[in-house]
Amino acid sequence: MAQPDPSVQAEADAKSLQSRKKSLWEILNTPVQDLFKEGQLVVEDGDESDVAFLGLGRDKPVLEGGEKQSWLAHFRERLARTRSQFADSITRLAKGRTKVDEDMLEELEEILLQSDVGVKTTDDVLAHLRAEAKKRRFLPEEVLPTLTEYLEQTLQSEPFRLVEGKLNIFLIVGVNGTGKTTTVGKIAAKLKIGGYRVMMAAGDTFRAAAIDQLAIWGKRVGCSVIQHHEGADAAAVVYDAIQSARAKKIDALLIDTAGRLHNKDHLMEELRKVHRILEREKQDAHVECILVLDATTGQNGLRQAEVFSKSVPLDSLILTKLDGTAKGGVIFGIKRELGIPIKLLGVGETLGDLQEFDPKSFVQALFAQDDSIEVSPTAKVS
Ligand SMILES: Nc1nc2c(ncn2[C@@H]2O[C@H](COP(=O)(O)OP(=O)(O)OP(=O)(O)O)[C@@H](O)[C@H]2O)c(=O)[nH]1
Ligand SMILES: [Mg+2]
Repeated sequence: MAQPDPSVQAEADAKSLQSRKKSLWEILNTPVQDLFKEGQLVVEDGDESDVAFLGLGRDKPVLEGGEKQSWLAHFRERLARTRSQFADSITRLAKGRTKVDEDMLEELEEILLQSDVGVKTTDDVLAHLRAEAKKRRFLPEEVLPTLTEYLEQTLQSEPFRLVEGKLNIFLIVGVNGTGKTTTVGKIAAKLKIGGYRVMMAAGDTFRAAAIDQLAIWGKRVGCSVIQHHEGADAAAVVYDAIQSARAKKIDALLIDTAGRLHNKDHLMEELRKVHRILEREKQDAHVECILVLDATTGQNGLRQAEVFSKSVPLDSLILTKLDGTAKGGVIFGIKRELGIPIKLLGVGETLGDLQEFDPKSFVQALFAQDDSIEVSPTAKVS
C-alpha cells in the first residue's frame, strides 16, 4: 500500500487546524447559543440540566423595552447611582468656572478618592490634568471626558491570546471561592469551541469534590482532565499534565489550583512549588499565571494580588462576579501598582458568562455621564 507523503499530510493538518480555529476574539464574543448552532460544542450527555448548566437558557437575549440587555447594561444599571453622583459632582465643580484651576483639582481629588480607583491612580489622574492645564486652555467641562479617557488608557493591555504552535499553560490561582474552577471550565469550553486542543489539570487536591467538579466540566466540555487522588501532591499533578499535554500536542493546558488565603504561608509555599515544577518542565511552552479575583471583595483584591505576586509571577487577572456587584475600581490600583493587566471578566455562573475585557466600556460604565456612554463592539454580548 502506498504511504502518504509526509509533507502533504503536514500541510493538510495545518490547513485543517486553521479551518478549525476561529479567532479568540470571535469566540469570546459570540453568544454561546450561536456557537452551539454551529455545532462546535458537543454536550456529551446532553440532558436538560446540562443545557441549563452550560448557560443556554441564560444566554438567550433578554428583551426589555425592545432592547437587548447585556451584562454590561446590568452592570451600568447597578452603577447608575454612583456614576451619576460622580459625574454630577464633577459637573457641579465645573459650573461657574472658566478654566481648570488648582481649587477645582483639589476638590476633584476628594471625589476621586471617594470612588474606588485608589490613591496612586488618583495622583496620576491629577498629574495628567495639571499637565493638560499647563499645556493649553483646559476647560472645566473637558475634565470628565479627559479623565475617563486617561483611565481607559491606564487599563489598556494585550488581549487574552494563545501563542500559536506552542503549548500554552495557564496556572489559575486565587483565594477561596473566587471562581477559579468555573473560570477554567468557561475558558476550556470557549477554546474547545474555537477548535483548540484543550486539557485541564486538577491541581486542587485538597478536596475530592474539587477534583470531581473539574471532572464534570471536562466531561461536559469534552476535554481530558489530568487528576490524581485527594491529598496527592499538586506539583505531581502538574508534572503529569505537562508531559501528557506535550505528548498529545495540546494547545492549552489549564491548571486549576486550590483556593488559598493569601496569609496562609504553607499554602503559598505549595503554590511556589507548583510553579517551580512548571518552570522546570515547561521547555518552550508559553506559561501564564492568572489571578482570579472576586469583584465583590473590592479593594481587598489589591492586597490579594500583592501577596500572590510574591509567590508566583502574576501575568494577568480575571475579575469574576461582575454580574453581582457595582465594584470593580480595584483593577486600576492593581494595574497601576503591580502592573498586572486584566484580560477577562466573569459575568455569571454559566459557560457563556465569560467576556474579553474592554477598557472603554468598563470605564464608561463606572464613570461616564449616561448620555455619553457608547458601547464598544466587544461589549455587545449577552
Ligand atoms: N455570579 C457569579 N458567580 C460566579 C462567577 N464565577 C463563579 N461563580 C460562582 O462562585 C462560586 C465559586 O466558584 P468556584 O469556581 O467553585 O470557585 P473556586 O475559586 O474554584 O473555589 P475554591 O476552589 O473553593 O477556592 C460558584 O457558586 C460559582 O458558580 C461569576 O462570574 N458570577
Ligand atoms: Mg475550585
